[in-house]
Amino acid sequence: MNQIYGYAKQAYDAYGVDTETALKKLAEIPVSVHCWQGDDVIGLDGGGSLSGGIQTTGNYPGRARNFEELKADIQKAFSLMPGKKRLNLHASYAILNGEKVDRDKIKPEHFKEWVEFAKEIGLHGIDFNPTMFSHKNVKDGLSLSSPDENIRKFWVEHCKACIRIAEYFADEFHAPTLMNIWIPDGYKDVPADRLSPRLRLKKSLDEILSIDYDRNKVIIAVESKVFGIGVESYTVGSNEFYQNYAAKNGICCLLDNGHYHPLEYVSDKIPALLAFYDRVALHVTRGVRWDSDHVVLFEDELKEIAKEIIRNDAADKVMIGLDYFDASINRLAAWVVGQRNMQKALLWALLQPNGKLKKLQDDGNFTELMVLQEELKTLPFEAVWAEYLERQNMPGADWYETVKQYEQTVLIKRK
Ligand code: RNT
Ligand code: ZN
Repeated sequence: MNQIYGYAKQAYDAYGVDTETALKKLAEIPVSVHCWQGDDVIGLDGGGSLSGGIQTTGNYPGRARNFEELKADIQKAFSLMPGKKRLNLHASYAILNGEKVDRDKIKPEHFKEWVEFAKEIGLHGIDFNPTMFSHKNVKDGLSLSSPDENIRKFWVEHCKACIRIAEYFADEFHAPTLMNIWIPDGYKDVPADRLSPRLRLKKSLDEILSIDYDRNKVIIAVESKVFGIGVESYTVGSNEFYQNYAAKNGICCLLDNGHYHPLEYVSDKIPALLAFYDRVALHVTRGVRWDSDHVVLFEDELKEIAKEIIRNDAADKVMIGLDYFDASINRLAAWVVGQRNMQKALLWALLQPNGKLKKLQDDGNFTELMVLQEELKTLPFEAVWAEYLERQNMPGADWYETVKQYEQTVLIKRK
């Protein structure tokens, strides 16, 4: 045990917090790391350029252009991320090896190489997402809510195929897989009919859920949104729509903290949903003025999200996933910064005397509550974080050196 950690341990102990327990718990909380930071959400199935109202901006050299490059980047970036990791894949990352297979026909075998890779690098599971953007069958910006029956059916079939693939991942890793449904559907300008698209989406979801699948293996979630670029006036899959759908059909809600009005907080929504749901899924991101998916920083709202998970004893109920994509900086650095910050925030939350704080609130002792919360902010957190990294066999603050070297030897050559 290094000296600085010993001192930090005492400092936290004075507030009734055991740093050893915190370190042990942190190492057990899985974080699902998205594959799409590595290639600017382009995918491997040749679906087409990024669409659906999301955008990756920037032109930093080194984007992964194929499966091999993406795997190499993931391996390198993940080697700098502490803690338990899962891989979050999109259907557009199917490995087709030249076969002509459209998204309604993809099968577990198209993800076999991903499973092998994930096992090889010691990941704890794979989560999955149907890809209903960047494809010719998103007609007039609509997928599952399309008035064109052929289009709507195509995407229903795609989602059903994705459930089978998610089941395969669950079997391979002996742990449940999250399958998250997000669609870009909406209108740029004032619609004439706000109900019918939602009824069509409802029908599509009913059809998808009608297949026989093991609900212990596949956790299906629906991800709502406020608006997208070019889809500013109306979003079919809104928050109210999905929350009601999920509640009535026993599925899960996924909260992406870039998908609400700027003064709505996901940290506050987590406990609201925990009152009703067994599970809540997250896309942790950082929106700057809009759903810009900037790299996750170690900021107040991130800490608040982590606190809601930890102090409600919900680490096994809240499925933490990351969702950001920045192409204007080194992509591996972006990946690592965001994942490390998620881990830091969880550690921060684990180092709060949560029982004590709750009691002060219940006793109406708001002065002491404020005093204590402020004192906690300046405890020697860094020393505990450094100790965690050491125990995880991870480089400390100098991790970026590894990325810089990789940039020089590998990324810069991708032209
Ligand atoms: C889009 C959603 C969605 C995507 C990823 C790629 O606004 O957040 O989750 O970012 O699935
Ligand atoms: Zn998201």
